Amino acid sequence: MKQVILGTAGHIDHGKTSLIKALSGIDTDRLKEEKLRGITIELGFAHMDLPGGERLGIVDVPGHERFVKHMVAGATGIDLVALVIAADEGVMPQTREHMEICELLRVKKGLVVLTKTDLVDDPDWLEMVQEDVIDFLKDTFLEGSEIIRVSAATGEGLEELKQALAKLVHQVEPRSSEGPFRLPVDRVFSMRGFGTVVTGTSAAGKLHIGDPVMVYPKQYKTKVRGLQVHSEEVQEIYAGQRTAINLQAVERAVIQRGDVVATPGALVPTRMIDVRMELLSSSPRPLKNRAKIRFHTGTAEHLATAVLLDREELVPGEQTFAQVRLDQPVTALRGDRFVLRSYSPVQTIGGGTVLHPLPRKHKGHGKLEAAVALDALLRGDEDDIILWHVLDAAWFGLAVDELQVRTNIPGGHLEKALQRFASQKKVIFFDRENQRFLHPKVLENIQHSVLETLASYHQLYPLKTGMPKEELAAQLPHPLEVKLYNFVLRQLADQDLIATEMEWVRLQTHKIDLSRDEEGIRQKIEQAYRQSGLQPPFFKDVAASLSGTPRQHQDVLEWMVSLGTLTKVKEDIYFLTAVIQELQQRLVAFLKEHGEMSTPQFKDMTQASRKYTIPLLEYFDAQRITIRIGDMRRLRESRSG
Ligand SMILES: Nc1nc2c(ncn2[C@@H]2O[C@H](COP(=O)(O)OP(=O)(O)OP(=O)(O)O)[C@@H](O)[C@H]2O)c(=O)[nH]1
Ligand SMILES: [Mg+2]
Repeated sequence: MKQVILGTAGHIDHGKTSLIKALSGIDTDRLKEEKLRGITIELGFAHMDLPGGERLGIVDVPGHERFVKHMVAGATGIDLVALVIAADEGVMPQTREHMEICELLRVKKGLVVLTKTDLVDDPDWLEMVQEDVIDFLKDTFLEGSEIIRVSAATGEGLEELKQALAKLVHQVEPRSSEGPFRLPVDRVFSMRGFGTVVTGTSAAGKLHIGDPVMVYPKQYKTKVRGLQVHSEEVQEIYAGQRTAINLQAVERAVIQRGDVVATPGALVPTRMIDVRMELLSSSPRPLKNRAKIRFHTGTAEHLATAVLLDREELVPGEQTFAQVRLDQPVTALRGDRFVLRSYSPVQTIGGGTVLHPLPRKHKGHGKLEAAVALDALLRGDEDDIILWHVLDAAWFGLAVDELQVRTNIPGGHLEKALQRFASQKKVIFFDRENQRFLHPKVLENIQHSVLETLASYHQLYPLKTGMPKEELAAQLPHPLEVKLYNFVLRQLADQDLIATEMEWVRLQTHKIDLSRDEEGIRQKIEQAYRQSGLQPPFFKDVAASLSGTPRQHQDVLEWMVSLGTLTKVKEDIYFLTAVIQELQQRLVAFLKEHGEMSTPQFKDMTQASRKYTIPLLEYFDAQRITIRIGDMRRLRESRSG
């Protein structure tokens, strides 16, 4: 059955609550204080069946100017509005303000109820008021809507109103129940034997009894214990229904109006939102950059600062891009409408659309750039918006769920689009297991950084064969996730632009050319180690006899090690690799014949002092040639066979 929500709107005392009671039989003013003062304070809820059989959910709002914030919360999620205007008073301040709020929230359809007609005897007066109202509706979404004359006191016009509502209900487009569930909470109470119940109009998705949900922005995880639509128990609810959700094991005190109940992971609390913002032409003064404002989204109201991105002030009647910086975390999705009210005096001054719920902070020159970039989000189609966010994620890359939170496009659509983009190379998947991807421009940019970093490293250390992988990663302008880093290195290696070995990386073009001086140093070093065989000098002693600078000595030494000419056995102790290899052969032969070897036996074999034999034995252990058992060495298992 189609479910449509009607909201009231209009000036205080114009007869909204009486009208709803006359229509539905339900008195929505439940509070003692409301009865006492004869005004509505809190939102009221009712429902009625229309002549066509459809059920209409009703949200009755207060008209008092002090409770406009409740009205904004109530108007969130309504499909139709009944703008109630008392025939004896005509258009009044909150008639205007409520209309502006409905326009800002993009309520699409509705009608006008000219009520209390029994109080007007003069037909000319009635005509005049009606003319006024027609004038007032010009250029609004209610222009040309039906204006129905009603008296809640006598019942006159009620049937006509019901027929008109039934007609309108058919024109309401059903909401999509695709994607994650989301419901801005407008009421919380606890019921004996049930626990905590929240109510609201579900904005999107479906929800079933037993489903896990999360209460945002505090992120309490809980479960759906029971569901009601218009006081009837149901198993499942859909987008656009007036719903009461009984939550499992949550204290009433931890939830409040403004919170959002949603599918876990569907939202991310944020203190910054990039928006398209408009200032009403009725706003008394321009909105200054960094002005304090009241930001209403869903059923929440928060203090915030409006950072204008491309101007110092927003003139009434104009629009701009802005970053809303909130005093408290909220949740919002792309496309959500919001209302702005001035800090003091409190008054509705504007509103707009959420473009990016998780932006970075825009400052300085970045503000203008951000405004230009946001224009693409405002005008782009779904494909543009997806690719925009993939690019915006830059070196972090994205996964589908993160993209869903940013774009408010259901996961199924996203997955299809991403497959198409992947085959067109418009997105690059770098982590298949976690389905993470990035923009090809970003990949190019990372590759460029890697090549540049390597080039400057080679210039700085011309004799080093390559750059340690970790050092390369650390010197990139932004940190990279390990999987992405390895992906980039693999790609560059596949393109023959770099060569990688276990722990280091170099440009494919990097060759080591020794200068004449360095070649002289190299020869001297090699000679020194060749002559000394198994009893080499400390390198510092070799270096003392060399020409050139200590830095050159060290570079040439490291280069010889990386080439494999020399082998480092311990700090400052190097051997000619050929000497070590010859010794290793003798050692292995001995162990094969005798099974084990003691340290003195090794000393005999090498004819060297303990200064060398102990490091050498430890070196062969570390190389997994030998294994130490007590004071003896044996061949490692894998080698003995
Ligand atoms: N004679 C007459 N009185 C009406 C009619 N409708 C409402 N009233 C009276 O007008 C007063 C205000 O009516 P409400 O329905 O409370 O007005 P409201 O718009 O809900 O007021 P708020 O919610 O406080 O903004 C009450 O005393 C009603 O009895 C009507 O059609 N005819
Ligand atoms: Mg009322």
